[in-house]
Amino acid sequence: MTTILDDLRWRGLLYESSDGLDELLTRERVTLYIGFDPSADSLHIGHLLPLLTLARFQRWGHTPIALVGGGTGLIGDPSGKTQERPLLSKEQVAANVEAIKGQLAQFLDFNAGDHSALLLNNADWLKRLSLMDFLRDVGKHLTVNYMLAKDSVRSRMMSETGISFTEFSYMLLQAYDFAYLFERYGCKLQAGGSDQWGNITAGIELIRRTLGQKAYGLVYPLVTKADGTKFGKTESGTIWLNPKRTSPYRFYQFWYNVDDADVGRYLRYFTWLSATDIEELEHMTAQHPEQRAAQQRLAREVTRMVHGETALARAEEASQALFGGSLARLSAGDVIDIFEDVPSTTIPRHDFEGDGLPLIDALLRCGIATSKSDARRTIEGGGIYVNNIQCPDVSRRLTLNDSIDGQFIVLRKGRKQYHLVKVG
Ligand code: 545
Repeated sequence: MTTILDDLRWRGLLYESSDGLDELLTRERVTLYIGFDPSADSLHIGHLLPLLTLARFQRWGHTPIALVGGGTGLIGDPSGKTQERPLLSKEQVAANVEAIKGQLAQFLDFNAGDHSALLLNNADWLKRLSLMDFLRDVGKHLTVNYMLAKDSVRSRMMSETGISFTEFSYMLLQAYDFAYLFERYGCKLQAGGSDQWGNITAGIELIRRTLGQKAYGLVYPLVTKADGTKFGKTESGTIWLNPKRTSPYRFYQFWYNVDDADVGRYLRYFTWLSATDIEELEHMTAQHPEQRAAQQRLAREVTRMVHGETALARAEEASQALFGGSLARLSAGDVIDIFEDVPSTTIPRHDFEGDGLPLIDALLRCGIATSKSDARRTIEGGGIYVNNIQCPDVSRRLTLNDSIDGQFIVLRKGRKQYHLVKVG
């Protein structure tokens, strides 16, 4: 591999790029940027690609700028959207800017000497730009004809609801950003997902017209799934990077459950693993799909990258819980996450006080046993587990000491029939 483009190419991450970009990257180290509008208070796994793109460029010696759109977020990008979006309040945008900044920073190296990363907010210059200056210095250089030809606008011209002047103007703000960063930071390259190509080329055009210079663009494909459903969503919703929104356990599970047909591609997209390692894992998927070696490696790599080593260890431990692993270090929150789909019964707290509740009664009340004698037989046969610990003692009583954070007791019959007792 001679430039980062070769790296991106074998990963399948090069969807479209400006002519001459290969030569540019062979010749020099560049400054590049990707923008993130603060339309939510957390990034989700779809944003790992742009974050990793910046990080990959940095590892190749280039200087990345993560741009948070404190200004553009007040307007709303129509790219890839079939409908006009409601405006977010200024307070909401300001709060989202702060939340997202931290997540962006996590992936970049700010102590890399001459190629240290930068984190900028376009509110710093867009809010200063007067309407007169904007119309004279930006609007004058691109024709409405040119703007109407962009996919983002064209598709909305045909739609019922149309497109407001506000969203129509968005591409000019992004174009202005690129020109601004080109002039102040020598930023010659803007990257993004394929939905951003129209906005990126508008910037390249503005730079050509106003500065007479050449700028470049590069976009990666939007992430797809082999079965045609949307990437990054589960029945329980979006997979967020914020651990308060999506626990590291769920995050880990998402990657672990990726289809065999997608796992090789995702290893290329979302990890730092070498071609040899990935090909080896793909080979294992072909030979022994049931072992899920590639999925496990993917889940490990991405969970470690986003949540760190300790959270990864806990997520792996939690993942073992449904397979009989120890529950000793789990919190009530973990239990809710892991045993969400397991049947449950609420038993009042006072039943566990004093001498506690006979295990036999608990089994009956939960419907795990059909009669007292059935319960006794199953316990004696070693078929009952309390918090995944085998309990062959018919006189066993459950007390609050058995509960996890005073809230749950996990009963199990046989290898995998789980039941969650909620302490009411
Ligand atoms: C703003 C000003 C600029 C340059 C770019 C922008 C943002 C850009 C845009 N990008 C998307 C985005 O999503 C919300 C993220 C935070 C919750 O709208 N106009 O801001 C996505 N982007 C990353 C990729 C993307 C894109 O952040 O480019 O393609 C997703 O993969 O949709 O000067």
